[in-house]
Amino acid sequence: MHHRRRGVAIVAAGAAAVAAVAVTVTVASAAASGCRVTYTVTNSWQGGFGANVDVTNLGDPVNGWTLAWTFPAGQTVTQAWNATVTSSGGQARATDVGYNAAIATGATVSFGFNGTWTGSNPAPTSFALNGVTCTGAASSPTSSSPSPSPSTSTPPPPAGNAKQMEDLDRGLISVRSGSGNLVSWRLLGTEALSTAFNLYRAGTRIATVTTGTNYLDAGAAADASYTVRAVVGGVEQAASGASLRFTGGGYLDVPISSPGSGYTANDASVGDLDGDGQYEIVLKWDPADAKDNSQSGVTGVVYVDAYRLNGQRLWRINLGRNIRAGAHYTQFQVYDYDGDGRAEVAMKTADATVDGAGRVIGNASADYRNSSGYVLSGPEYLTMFNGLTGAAMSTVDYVPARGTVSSWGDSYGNRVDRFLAGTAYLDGQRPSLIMARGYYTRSVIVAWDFRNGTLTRRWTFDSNSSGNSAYAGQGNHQLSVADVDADGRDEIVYGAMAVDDNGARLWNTGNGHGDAMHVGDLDPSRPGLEEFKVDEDGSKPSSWMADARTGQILWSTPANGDNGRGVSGDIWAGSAGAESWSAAADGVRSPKGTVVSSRKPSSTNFLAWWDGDTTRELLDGTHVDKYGTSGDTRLLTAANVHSNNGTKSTPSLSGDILGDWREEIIWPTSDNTALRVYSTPDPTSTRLFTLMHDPQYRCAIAWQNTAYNQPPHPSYFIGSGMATPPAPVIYVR
Ligand SMILES: [Ca+2]
Ligand SMILES: [Ca+2]
Ligand SMILES: [Ca+2]
Ligand SMILES: [Ca+2]
Repeated sequence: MHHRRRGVAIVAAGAAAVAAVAVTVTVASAAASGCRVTYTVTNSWQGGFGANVDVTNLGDPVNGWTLAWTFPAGQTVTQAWNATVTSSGGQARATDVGYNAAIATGATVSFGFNGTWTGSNPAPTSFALNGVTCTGAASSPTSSSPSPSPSTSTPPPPAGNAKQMEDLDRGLISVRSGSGNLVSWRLLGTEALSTAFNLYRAGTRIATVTTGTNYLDAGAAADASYTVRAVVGGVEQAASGASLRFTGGGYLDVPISSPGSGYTANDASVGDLDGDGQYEIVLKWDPADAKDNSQSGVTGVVYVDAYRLNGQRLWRINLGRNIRAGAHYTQFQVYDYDGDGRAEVAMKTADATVDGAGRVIGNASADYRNSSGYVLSGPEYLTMFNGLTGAAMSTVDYVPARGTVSSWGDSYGNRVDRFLAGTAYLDGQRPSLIMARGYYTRSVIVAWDFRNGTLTRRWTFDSNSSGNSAYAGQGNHQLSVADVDADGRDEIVYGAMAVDDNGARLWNTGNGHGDAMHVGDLDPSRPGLEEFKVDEDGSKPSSWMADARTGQILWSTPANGDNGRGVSGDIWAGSAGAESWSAAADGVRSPKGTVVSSRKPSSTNFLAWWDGDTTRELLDGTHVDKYGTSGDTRLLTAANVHSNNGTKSTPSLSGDILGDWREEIIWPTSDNTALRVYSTPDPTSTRLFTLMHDPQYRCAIAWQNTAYNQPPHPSYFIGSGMATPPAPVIYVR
């Protein structure tokens, strides 16, 4: 027998990390014979594993089949689907379940199972179909396999300090603007800021654009089609793909399919799941009975879908009965963690989660819900999913384990299940996954790398660790990721505290928990980044601004109860730098803390760069407004859409997703049959690199869906009187 081993992950015996295993072992031979078997370990956890088996019939048609094999280490099958599987003493037999009894010549049937192992979990090396040993065929066994092969090699980053970013296409869009079209596109972070662009309508050049990366094609037909070509050194480069027409005029509908009645499209994220340079959308669905952690009751199942912009659904993950529905449970991250040019999707999973390829993680029949609907027992996992197929590639035990429920602050299951997530460049070049638990009391932040098909733990910050006790109870309902000390590696700003890129404590204001925070260059007149945050503790300042490098408080507003809302951003050209305001403090403040306008904006929620100037607009509910000292001006009222997350009134996602640097806003339609993407109809003479090539901004898009969503901020100041933006130091995959 010739055995081809693909992607065999070596299991390192870490202190608590149980290794993720995504092993595909293909049994094949050049000799033509009756059958071929592809055996894939789809996930692995402490003492257990899941596997998928594809059986291809290379001989005469069969009607009724049994597949037999030997487990080299005596593994035991505990549960199977699409076959009846028995095992004893390492000898295993799978038989068809009727509907899949017939296998035509050349056809493949698949079944799966969960099993247990001790010591090691080597794959079987030989299978027999109806008593005939499967010796495979000369054809590639993986090319005909419906199961995805996990990416098994992670390319190293180039020398230097450039950060890995997405190899995005031009993002060319056409949005109806009056009686013409606003055509806009991305300036990539790898291009010169001075790049000229030739714009074509139906193959005819209509403009050369050197300011902005947009053009108002006055009087053009709504269905006009455009392409754009960069001009470099006087030489026209290749044409972009055809413009994506916003067929709704100001919006583009991405059709979505509800998993069931009562479901509401909730938060979304974007990533290039298939590696073609265009974003796909990953969407979380909430059942009608989703609950805040403080509320008891059984909830429906949470689903996570992936869609191309044309509405093609790539996959659906069913998180299963052991993941509760609510804003604090499922924080999903979409990012290309292994640098293969395609984004993965990571989230917390449990027994009975079904991946996008239909495979069960852990025990399909386990039910850990208590009589109040809480899930306070049973294993908890972290899974990295293939973004293109939704298949689980690596599953590990979630860190930290819940331990004693009451040790997190209450015994009924509220504070133990407070999760946050993010993505950060901890090594200076490549992204790591951040998964966190707890902020009211104990706070644990864990960094994971996904390389060579396997999740491995980089570091763990735990407020219970020696010297960290003051860091308990400092976290917010969200986090931010930024290189606050300008050493090229990201820190995690966790509410009132920050953790260094290596997992060590960095600083702590001691001001405690809060509901909103902003980290960016809020005061361009002083070096580095700042944080603006509001506090819940009525004995603490209601709001404050701090140096994000040191945590030094620059100014604060007096204690005034629970300050639930606060925003900082340059919304008004009448005062330099960001304006900061909040629910429980008076007025609008300058970066120095001085009240510069007594009139607060009509909302204290989200921000979006929407019109043609560089000050930012107010985003709240389903509308966009421009701040004015005597009143706000409505710029957009979105049609037949809903905002998300109850009183938080946030969009599914807002960020620079298409076109030029202005920010798109995605809301679900009122009937949840589409995600409606809005983009500005206003031209601008300002040219900026696509914000998605700014690493801090891109990471912010990844964490935006976390718990109480907050708007993204780039690493540099965008606003009135801004300096020429720096070119990002990046490489693309
Ligand atoms: Ca894509
Ligand atoms: Ca990837
Ligand atoms: Ca840093
Ligand atoms: Ca944009």
